[in-house]
Amino acid sequence: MTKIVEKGTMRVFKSLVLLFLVPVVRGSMVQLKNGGYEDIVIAINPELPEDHNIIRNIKDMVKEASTYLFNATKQRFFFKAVKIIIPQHWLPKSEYLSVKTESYDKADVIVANPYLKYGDDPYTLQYGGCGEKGRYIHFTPDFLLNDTLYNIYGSRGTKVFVHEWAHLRWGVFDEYNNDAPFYVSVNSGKASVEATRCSADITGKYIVQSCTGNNCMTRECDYDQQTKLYEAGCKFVPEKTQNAPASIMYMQSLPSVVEFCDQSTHNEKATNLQNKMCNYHSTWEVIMNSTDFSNTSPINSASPPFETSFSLLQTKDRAVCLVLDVSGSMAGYNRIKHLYQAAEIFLLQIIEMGSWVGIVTFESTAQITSNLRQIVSENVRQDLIKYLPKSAGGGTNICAGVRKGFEVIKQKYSNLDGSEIVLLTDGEDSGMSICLKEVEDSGSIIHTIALGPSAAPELEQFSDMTGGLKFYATDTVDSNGLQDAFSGISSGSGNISEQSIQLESTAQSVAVKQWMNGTVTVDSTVGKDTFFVVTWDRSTSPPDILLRDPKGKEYRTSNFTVSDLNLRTARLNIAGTAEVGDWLYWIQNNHTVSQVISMIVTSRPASLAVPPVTVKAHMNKDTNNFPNPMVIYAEVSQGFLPVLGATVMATVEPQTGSAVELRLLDDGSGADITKNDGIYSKYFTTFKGNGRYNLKVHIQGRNQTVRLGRRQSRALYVPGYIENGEIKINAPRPEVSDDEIQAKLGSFNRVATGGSFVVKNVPSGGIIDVFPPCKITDLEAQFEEDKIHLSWTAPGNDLDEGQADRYIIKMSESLLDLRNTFEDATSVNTSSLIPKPAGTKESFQFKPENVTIENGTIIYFAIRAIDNASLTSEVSNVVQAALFVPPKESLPDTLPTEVITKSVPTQESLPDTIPTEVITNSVPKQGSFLLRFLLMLSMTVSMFQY
Ligand SMILES: [Ca+2]
Ligand SMILES: [Ca+2]
Repeated sequence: MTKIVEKGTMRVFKSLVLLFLVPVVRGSMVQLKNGGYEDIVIAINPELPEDHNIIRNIKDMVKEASTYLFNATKQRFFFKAVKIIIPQHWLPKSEYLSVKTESYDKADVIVANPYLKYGDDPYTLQYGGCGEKGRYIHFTPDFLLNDTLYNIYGSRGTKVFVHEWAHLRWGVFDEYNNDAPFYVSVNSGKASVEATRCSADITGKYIVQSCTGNNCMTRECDYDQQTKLYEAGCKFVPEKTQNAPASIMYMQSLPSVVEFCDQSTHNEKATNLQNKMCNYHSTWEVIMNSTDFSNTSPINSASPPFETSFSLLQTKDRAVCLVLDVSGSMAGYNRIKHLYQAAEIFLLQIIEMGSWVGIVTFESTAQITSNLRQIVSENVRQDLIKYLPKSAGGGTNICAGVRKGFEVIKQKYSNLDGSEIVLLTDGEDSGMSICLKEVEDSGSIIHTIALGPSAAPELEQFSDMTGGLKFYATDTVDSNGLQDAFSGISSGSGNISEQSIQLESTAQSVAVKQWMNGTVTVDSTVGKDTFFVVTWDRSTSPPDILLRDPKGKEYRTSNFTVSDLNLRTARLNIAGTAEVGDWLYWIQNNHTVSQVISMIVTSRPASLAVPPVTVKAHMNKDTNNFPNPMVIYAEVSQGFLPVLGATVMATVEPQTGSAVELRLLDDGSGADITKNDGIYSKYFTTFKGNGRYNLKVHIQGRNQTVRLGRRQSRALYVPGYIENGEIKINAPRPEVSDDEIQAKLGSFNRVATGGSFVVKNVPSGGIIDVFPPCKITDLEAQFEEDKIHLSWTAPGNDLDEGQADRYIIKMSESLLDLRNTFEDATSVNTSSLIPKPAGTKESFQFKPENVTIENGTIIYFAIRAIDNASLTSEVSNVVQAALFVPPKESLPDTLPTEVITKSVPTQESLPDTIPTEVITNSVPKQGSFLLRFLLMLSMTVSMFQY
């Protein structure tokens, strides 16, 4: 028996280790050397007014955190060196250095205002699996400046920063859960309702508060008649003074908390995301499995060996040089013409006003075709496109091109720090390696665009070394690859109000006299500087275009501009702000043969006051070894709020073979770890061979369905403390009403490129089935009469695609037995259960046999799916069914009540009434069940509701 347990544990950890081997390198450039984290980038949003207290408090926070982190990780890690990015409009100081390859978009920590006064909860944007790095930590300026928030989150440095850093760096999750705050536990045969927490040793009381104006009453919580858990609004209020040292991922603000929960203090029964995501392992076990941990050893010292050092970097004007390949191969496949069309879009529509741009072309040698010019007017843009190349010939010398690009940047700046090179090539160049070091040390960011199947395989190294973007475009005309690549190169400064946003990019082959019709929605968050661009690939005269705005105003071919330099693009710039609503277009191919016609629409934010809806798309890694699956993510947001209910379609285009279309979902099943967080996800497994792939997403939001949501992975908003027997409740968290949120968002269209990735080791010839069904992560249980009702989302044959063959369901009185030795647990007869297609809701009812059900009985369930190749999914989340009769004596009128006033903070923005927080344990109707048994669900958390 013991042996089997060990084997099970090994298996679980093997899969954890596999995750850790996956490099998620996008963005962060943090390095770990001898336990010290270096090159951490903290960026101040360019919208924020100059305030040096922000810088001072960031420094204090990180210095303090360094010591706390050092102790919490048992003398292993500390913060050694931090770079702070200062907005361009803050007054220059001699101590400020130039930004090099760092940028706001790639920062580990950002300081920015919340949108819609949403509140000051620090959080980490985290949507990978257990052990995967997060995207960034967001602090509001209020959080950094307002000391009264200490009571709520604990001190910034010693507590909050380390909590968020653990999310970001080691991919651990919260150990509290606002959506499933309670669960049933049985100790020595006695059942009780417990707060979701780690460790379970943290003591406190269950308190509900109601307020009229500033007068608030508190009393102990009653049980909810239906759920048999504590009533809605009930909070676990901890004792301020206590002995429990863990955990930082639960309530970091408690003075006694100095550790992460480890194997001995971990509470695997708590209904939290850490348990669900990390297979009921403790946060410290996950940290111990990280490469950070295996690459370091404990430091023999009582405090960090170095105090944190800081460098201040200031952003400057954007300077970009296009470095374009005009070698002989660029003459094939119409590449040079496509390059012209795409680069023209960049110069006329994408590059931000005030930026500096130069143009270099290269073949065996490199030439400057345009010196660095500042975009101060439409005339400069029109002037620049004259210098785009129109003919091709000669060899390929990439290093010569890049060096010439550096020369152009130096026309304005004494060094290359923070400048950008857009390097496009279709060719191989064995000499690329000679300038690798030069590029790495340059301080310039290199964005690369690989065109066609023969582009140098080393090209991406330039991007990787310098933090640049990576794009790949095929020669397939109807994929708009090159236009999308150039459209994706907007500034990384965080200055979103200046940026170009792509609303549409679509193309199709249109037969003679046939039509290409469509609709593009212009929403209220964009509309300035709007361009409708029609391109075609054969005729030298435009097709017949009719475009109708939402008010019925019509634009025809004659309203579009066709430049003498480029006879295959017609462009319409809408004066002022484009009408909000649906723009309809009809385009007829009037050429003598069929040709590919495309429609590309770009715009800019309508006003400084309202952030636009934006999309960021990417894969979970840049390089993949078959047969590992990949995950596609699209993050749809407005300001910092997630946009829910959008239709998100991803197109993955391989180097050879046809593109694959996938719908990404935000439903909390399969690859999507959290429902309704605005992160839409899907596994990608249909590999069509080795080489480069490119990712593009189309997003459509429709009035009726789309709305804003709230962020996850926040530091716990502490409800209050019990100090010397006295209950001190904090002011409730400021909430935004759903009405306010929903009123702001109408229909919209977006297109975003997710850049390129490389796949290796795909066998040639037919591929046998290597992908099992994905792990089921949303198993729920309901008690109906004397039966158990289980429900979950169906996985597929290959992860979340297709259809599984059968299910295995097991039950046990031990949660960890199901995790460790699933096969040995009692089987549930599933012979009547036939899996539905992936993504469908499954429902299964059965009567548990040989189980005596009495008060305090807890049964756990878990499920696995098997495909027709006998490949088995991982064990699902473990769900708890508990029978619990609440004690009779807990009637509210027998309890002392007391009147207190809010202790913190007296903000005018706070609502007068406390928010109604609904416990959403989705517990079934109890029906006529006489004993009022409670069915308590362990992991039926709706992670997004309140
Ligand atoms: Ca999601
Ligand atoms: Ca399969």
